[in-house]
Amino acid sequence: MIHRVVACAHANIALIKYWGKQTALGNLPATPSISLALDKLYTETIVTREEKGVDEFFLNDSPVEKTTKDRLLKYLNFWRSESLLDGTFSVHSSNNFPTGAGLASSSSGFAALATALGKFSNKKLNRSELSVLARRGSGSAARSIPGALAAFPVSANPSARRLLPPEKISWGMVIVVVNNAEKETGSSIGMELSRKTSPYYKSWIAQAHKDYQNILAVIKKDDFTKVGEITEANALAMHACMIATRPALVYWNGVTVDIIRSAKQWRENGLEVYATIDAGAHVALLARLDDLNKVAKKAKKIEGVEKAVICKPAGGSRVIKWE
Ligand code: 2P0
Repeated sequence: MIHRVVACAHANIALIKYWGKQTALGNLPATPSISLALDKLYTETIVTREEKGVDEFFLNDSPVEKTTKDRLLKYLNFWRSESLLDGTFSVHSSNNFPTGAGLASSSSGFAALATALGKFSNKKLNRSELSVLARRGSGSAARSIPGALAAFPVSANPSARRLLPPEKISWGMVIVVVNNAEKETGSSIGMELSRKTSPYYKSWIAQAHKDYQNILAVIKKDDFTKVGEITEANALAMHACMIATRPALVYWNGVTVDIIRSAKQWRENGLEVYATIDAGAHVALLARLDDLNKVAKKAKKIEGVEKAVICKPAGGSRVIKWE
């Protein structure tokens, strides 16, 4: 019997965003999404079988707060209710990047956890099944199972699939971390608020479907300019929907706007870089691999920027060891 499993998954940042659910049950997305897994942002999770009769959860060595604990407990109960798992466990997770500030921590967190639990399971789970199970924890986590460039369609029970392996992707991202980014309304609550109250929600969903089809076509042609243009426009359309939500979901701060404006200026001066922003104030800048150093250097000079992390494409989730 397996006693302990260590698994790892990389966070992903979406080029085409997931914002909106068909139904909250099972995290069925209302928008199809495309993402890039990033080598410098990852979660490592150690799951140990315990005889205590209760599950325990730790994040970066501290017990998790109640909301996270309830969510994780529900997640393990789901695995047990599907007869995929039995027994009780302690889960120790560590992120090498800030948690809960719009930096994709739930994508790598639930992907690493699902990968570890999969190793404990009596059932042999393939990558697609694992992606579905990761999605039950957090929608974006489905995409960190295949990693690299992943597509996550809208369907009755979707999983994410890999479009290209990391070595075939000629671009990466600079994650621009801004000072004092506050923890904002979480994605699950935010998406539901947008669905219920944003006058632009329907238009956003329709646009996301178009952007998804269009980006698939230009990825095939390896047309970086078009990939970048669709990526930036898609993120801004999502934020328009968020900002129009009542009460408004304004995830940006002044520095976010400065970075978006700078990217436009750099582009006009010949450095091809495109901005994308999640449910937080930080910005991810998409650029060709050869340009990442230059982009990071420039980004660090913007006032209010804490750091700029150069990220290359990463692979999928994996079990590192077990005993
Ligand atoms: C994305 N986000 O595609 C978008 C962009 C946030 C903005 O996926 O409710 O934390 O757990 O399924 O996965 C964040 O969504 O939400 C997200 P749940 P999740 O990356």
